[in-house]
Amino acid sequence: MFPAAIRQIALRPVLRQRPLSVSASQWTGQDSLVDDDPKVADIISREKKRQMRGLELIASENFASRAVLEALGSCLSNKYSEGYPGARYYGGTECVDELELLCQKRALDLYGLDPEEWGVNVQPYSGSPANFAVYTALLQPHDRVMGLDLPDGGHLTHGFMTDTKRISGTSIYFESMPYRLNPSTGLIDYDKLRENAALFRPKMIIAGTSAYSRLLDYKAFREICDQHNAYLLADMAHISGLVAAKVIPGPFEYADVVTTTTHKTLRGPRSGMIFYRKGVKGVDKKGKEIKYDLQKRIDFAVFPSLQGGPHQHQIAGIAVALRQATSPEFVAYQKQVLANCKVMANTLMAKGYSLIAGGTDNHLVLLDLRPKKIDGARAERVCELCSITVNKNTCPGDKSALVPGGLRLGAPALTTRGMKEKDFEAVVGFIDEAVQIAQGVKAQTGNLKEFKAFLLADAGTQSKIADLKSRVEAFADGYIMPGFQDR
Ligand code: DSN
Repeated sequence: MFPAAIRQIALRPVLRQRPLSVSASQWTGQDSLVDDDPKVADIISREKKRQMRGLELIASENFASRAVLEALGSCLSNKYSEGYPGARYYGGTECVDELELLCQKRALDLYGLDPEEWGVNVQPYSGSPANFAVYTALLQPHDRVMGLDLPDGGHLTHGFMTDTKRISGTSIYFESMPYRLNPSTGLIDYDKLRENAALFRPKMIIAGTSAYSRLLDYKAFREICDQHNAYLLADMAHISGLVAAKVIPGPFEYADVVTTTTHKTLRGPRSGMIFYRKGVKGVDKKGKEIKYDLQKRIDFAVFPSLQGGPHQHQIAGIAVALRQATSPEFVAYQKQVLANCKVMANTLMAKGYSLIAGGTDNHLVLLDLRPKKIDGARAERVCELCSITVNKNTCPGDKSALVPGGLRLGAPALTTRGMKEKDFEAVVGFIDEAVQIAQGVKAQTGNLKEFKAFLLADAGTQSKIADLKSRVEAFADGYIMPGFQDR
């Protein structure tokens, strides 16, 4: 917070030296969004209402603070600054140079990283570009990578391909072999990974997840990488807020490179970061120091290889979020995320639901609806009509991502709204009601298209949905909405 006197100066409008000369027909760009473009303003206003009146359970989403949103909507969006602080290809970068250096410093400080040993690139536009920049920096085309398979909770960018098609660019430009969960435990099968790595000899293993509710054994990943002289890339996008608050273990002790998005548990703007080791890596046989060469390669991959001008408004938003993440309130928030998620898991199981991996150690649960004879697509649609936002998700063994067996449920966004354990018990009650509606409709319909049409046409179902929706919205209305000044 600024002291009052400084605050006044900071908020004082820029003084005009002479009157503006504006002809009646001149475009000034001074109209508000609602005056300038009522159509877009209306869409944003409706989205704002949707976010406020519903229950947001998408595990990768969160509600950024007003300060982060202000940074995102600032004049920094106007500025080009290709290059890095002190070495740009554009003039006028003195402010954004300072900003980017501040952001880098805050990123290293937040994760307790010594700037002699770690560096960070804060320019990736988001998580997927961050991952692709790491591959571009450290791999040659057709080098081999291993990542957790998408249907088992991995991310597209970790090398996803189907039996017949290479889907992710990572599998198009590199050779990818997945590792998977042990189907009987729902946990990552490290033994199988070790066995397959011995055959595949990867150049890089990716330790990261998108829908996995347990902690990763980074030490095991490191050991397997060391057997093959492979890089260990940890993609901590989902858990970076939990790691920052030190409520779960982070990857920095073991990884060579760590990527993250900044808008999930970290609660910043949509963006990405890449942390890389630097300094001394070890000594060779003659006792001579070997240094990491990651910084140059990663910075070069981000710009100029893959990206153009960094989005300095995003970098400002990251910097704001990183400062917020050092506060005791942020640590308390992350502890509450874990507590709420545990309650969500336990309440679901008490109601007879199955969870992949049998529970949770982090911010999400993966609900396996297959034993309930319903699928994630149908359950997601009913939830959506009742103002509960979730995403359908594959469970191990699923073949279709469009009609998968599960739902992914995350605690970060509702915890940001101030919900506690008791509230999550109520939230699970609402989800259970929605699933029951879906089960009832499924029993009376055929394919997914018929199911969706029936939901909108059948009067009895409509009234059940309307009733649940109104109770959900009344419930959600009782909680704060960070980031929004008006409700
Ligand atoms: N698509 C994000 C998620 O929902 O997990 C990851 O990038």
